[in-house]
Amino acid sequence: MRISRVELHRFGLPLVSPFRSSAGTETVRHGFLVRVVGPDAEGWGECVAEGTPRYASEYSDGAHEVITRFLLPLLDPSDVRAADLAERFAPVPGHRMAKAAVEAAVLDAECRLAGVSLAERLGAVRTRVPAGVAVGLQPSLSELLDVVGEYVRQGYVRVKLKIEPGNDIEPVRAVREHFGDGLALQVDANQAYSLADADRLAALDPFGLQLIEQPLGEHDRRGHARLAQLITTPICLDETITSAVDAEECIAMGACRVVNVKPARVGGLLEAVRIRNVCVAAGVDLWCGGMLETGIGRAANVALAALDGFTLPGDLSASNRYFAQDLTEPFVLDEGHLQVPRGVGIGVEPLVDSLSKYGSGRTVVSFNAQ
Ligand code: NPG
Repeated sequence: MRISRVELHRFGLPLVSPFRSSAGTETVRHGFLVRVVGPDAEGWGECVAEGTPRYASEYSDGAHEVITRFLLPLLDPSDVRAADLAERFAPVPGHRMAKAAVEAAVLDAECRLAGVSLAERLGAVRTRVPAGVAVGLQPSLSELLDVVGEYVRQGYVRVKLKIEPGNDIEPVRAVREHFGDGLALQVDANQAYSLADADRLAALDPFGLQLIEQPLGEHDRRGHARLAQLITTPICLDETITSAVDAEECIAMGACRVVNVKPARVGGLLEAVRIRNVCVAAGVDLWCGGMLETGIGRAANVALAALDGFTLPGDLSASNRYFAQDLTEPFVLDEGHLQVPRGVGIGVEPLVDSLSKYGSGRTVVSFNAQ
């Protein structure tokens, strides 16, 4: 595909309620969209790096600079292919969220050019995906029960609670006792524990959790493998897994029994599919994580989660769980599921009104005609 310019559209979208995890509190989703424009097609992707480096080392302004200064100059604008991007971008180590955003936009454009949906291109087998919801740390147990109760009432098929040391056993107990054993429940620690907390984490075992996500530091693979011998709740890795090779190694060493894949964390949708292949081959449960995406990033995640091998509900919620107004037509909950967009490419586009209301600047990188 030929491309003539790439636009980066910054936005700041207020969240309907603050999202607090052990890594910090988010009240506005700051990010930017990438638009790849060529004579024959165009496509959109979302960069999900946060405003500040808290969940990961990447952050939005940094990713913006990496894309404009270092990644785009590596492209040959007369011949851009999503499948080649990982190799093209290899001279720049890391910066996976920045790379994923460009890849997503190129994939969208390629699919639009070919007249297929992203879901078809990735090999999806489902037309809708089960919707899970992530609940941030709450100020009190009664507020936690209210928030969870509202999501259960809306039909979410699984609930994930953020936990941190000292704010873990009681909230899990309260939710389990209030909503019963039928509620699919999991917890996410965002690396807040150490192996010395194994007893505390083992105290979660009786509550029948689907999994505990990323209890230890992202580099502590051996610690996770050791912890897996000390607790019965399955360990799921998130931050630790940045590639298919990581997934293979962590599974082989017993560091996880479940994988959360976020395309942005692993450098793009194509690497996410490779991780899916590793998990299928190993018989390991897999689900698609979320990073408070707008409709642009969500559409791509929903397409990915529609592949066979995504065995558990993802952090894929309706737009109104995050935003009063999304950047696209909203994703809505349909009997606890989100529909996989059927249109070509990611199947959605930013609404001009939303982008002008929440947009905060545009950068254009033009390529000379060849
Ligand atoms: O539904 O998009 C969602 C949020 C799911 O908890 C969620 N994401 O640690 O996985 C995480 C967390 C996150 C949010 C991470 C924003 C990074 C940025």
